[in-house]
Amino acid sequence: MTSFAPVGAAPSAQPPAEIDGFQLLINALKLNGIDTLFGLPGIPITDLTRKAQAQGMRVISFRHEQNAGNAAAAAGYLTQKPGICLTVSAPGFLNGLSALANATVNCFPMILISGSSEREIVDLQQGDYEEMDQLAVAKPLCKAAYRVLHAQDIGVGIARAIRAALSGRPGGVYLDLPAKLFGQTMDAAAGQASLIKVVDAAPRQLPAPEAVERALALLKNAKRPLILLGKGAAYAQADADIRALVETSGVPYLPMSMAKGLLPDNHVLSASAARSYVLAEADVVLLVGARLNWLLSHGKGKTWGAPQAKQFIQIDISPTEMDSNQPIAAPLVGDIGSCVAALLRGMGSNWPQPSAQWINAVAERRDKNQAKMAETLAQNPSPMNFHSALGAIREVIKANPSAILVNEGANTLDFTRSIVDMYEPRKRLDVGTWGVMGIGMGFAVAAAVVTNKPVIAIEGDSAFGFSGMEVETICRYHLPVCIVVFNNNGVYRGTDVNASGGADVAPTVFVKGARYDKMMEAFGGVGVLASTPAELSAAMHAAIANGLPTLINAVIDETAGTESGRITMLNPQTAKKINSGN
Ligand code: ADP
Ligand code: TZD
Repeated sequence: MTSFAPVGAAPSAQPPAEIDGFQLLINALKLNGIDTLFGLPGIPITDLTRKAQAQGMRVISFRHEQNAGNAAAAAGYLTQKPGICLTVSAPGFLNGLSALANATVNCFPMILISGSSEREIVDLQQGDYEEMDQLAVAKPLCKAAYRVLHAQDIGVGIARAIRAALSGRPGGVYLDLPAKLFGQTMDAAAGQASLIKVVDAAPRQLPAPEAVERALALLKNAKRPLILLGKGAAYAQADADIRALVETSGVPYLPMSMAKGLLPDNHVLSASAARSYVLAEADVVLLVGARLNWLLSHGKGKTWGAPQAKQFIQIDISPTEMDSNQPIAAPLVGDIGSCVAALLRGMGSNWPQPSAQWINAVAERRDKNQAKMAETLAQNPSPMNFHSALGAIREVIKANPSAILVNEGANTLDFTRSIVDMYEPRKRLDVGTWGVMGIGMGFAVAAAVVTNKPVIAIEGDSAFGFSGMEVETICRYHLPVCIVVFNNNGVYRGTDVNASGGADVAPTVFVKGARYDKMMEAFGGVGVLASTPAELSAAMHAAIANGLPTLINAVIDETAGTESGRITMLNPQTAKKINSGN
């Protein structure tokens, strides 16, 4: 009968006669290999966090649920196991919900588990403590949402949540657990028997043979083929086959930001530095785990050259992704691992290589642009600007290729993405599909916790502010996170003026010369003020070597950068000007 003892509990001669909801939940998670919880305690989940920790789970407690949720999402992306975020009811749930929605949009598997108030009171709207119909609120914002009312259904609830998060297109799942559930008890043996160990949570989905043939025929006839790798390709962990696909086909490739490093950015077939050229000129584009959304100008417009000259092959696990923006001539529906393996089998060893003319044209553009960039990076202006700071950071990453880079901001994001090369898969985490600010510290904590690798977070000063209080969390858990705040005194830049001439500063301007490094010192970490690339580089190397929580306040020229970075055309005012030709 000892097999019914709660997992992790001290062995005893007699199994406990009863088991409660808290314990069933912990057992169900452990049974499915989940060993870490990200969250923020309070009624009704405080005891859950305590008991989970007492039974050997890692419980990472945050200062705000949004950051715990972002951590869960990043953990899910990095590990292919759903990241778990635990919150209290109504306000805590809502704080976590934005991260759940963001995870869903990014196709990251996570489960938001929130305690909730009693159904009887909530449904009659009688005014319970933190009353809210959380299930109804969560439903439209995630991939699936479930509620468990009875202890004997906890096993099913967890199994369904895991399957929904991982299978097909991954995403966020909400699990609603009313407070009363945790205290419910049932017979321990029956309770343990009710738990489910999920078998094959993300089943492979093999592409149809005719779909593979169609894709290969199109690729074979291409004159100017291009492979576009997205974060779905990075998530899939089919790294060796994806590299083989690029190298066997000999096709130039372009990584989307989080696919950087899937092949090293200095790979001979990388077309990153010739992005505009290849997007406009390619005649056949093979999308691998990348959507033709706004980040790719919806596959149309000036970026993509003449529309009739373009044909798409798309590998995606979601059949309805096809034709969402442009006609997809050769849809390849299935999991990336299986689809890429099928393409490789079909290609064999004598696959015709793209013309030298195409390869040389891409290389020529790339080399020219890289030379231009090298010149810019070699300059050492005072004050330091984005380029000179990133020139230093680029070398730090090159020397530490397995470090994880977290990146958010506007100019800080755009310049880091294009200047800092990545060398290994899944080492770059950023604002993703929504371009959302606030992922920084949650992602950084998760990256450190689940990989034990050094983490470097390159943060705009505005972006950092969204999750900055988590420097305490980073210090509390002694995480090897080095934060670099690009401090240019405001959102985008620090030079806006109040047009009314009034006393308030402009809406985009912050306190000038703020010392973010002191925030880290307040909690026992290392704070550094860096005004030159050399100081920045030295501080980063030290942080990586000693593994101490570090915040480097990198003083950046406040006139550097542009409004909204590269997406300034999405500002209504600018769009109007562009459209009217002024
Ligand atoms: P990016 O922003 O890097 O261009 P997107 O998030 O737009 O990437 O696209 C990721 C795509 O990858 C989604 O359409 C998703 O359905 C798909 N995807 C995620 N995981 C897999 C997988 N294992 N197999 C196939 N497709 C996947
Ligand atoms: N709020 C949220 C949640 N996401 C957003 N993307 C924004 C607001 C709008 N926004 C951007 O798109 S970038 C950005 C904001 C506020 C910050 C840019 O300033 P920064 O970076 O200091 O972080 P740079 O490098 O100085 O441009």
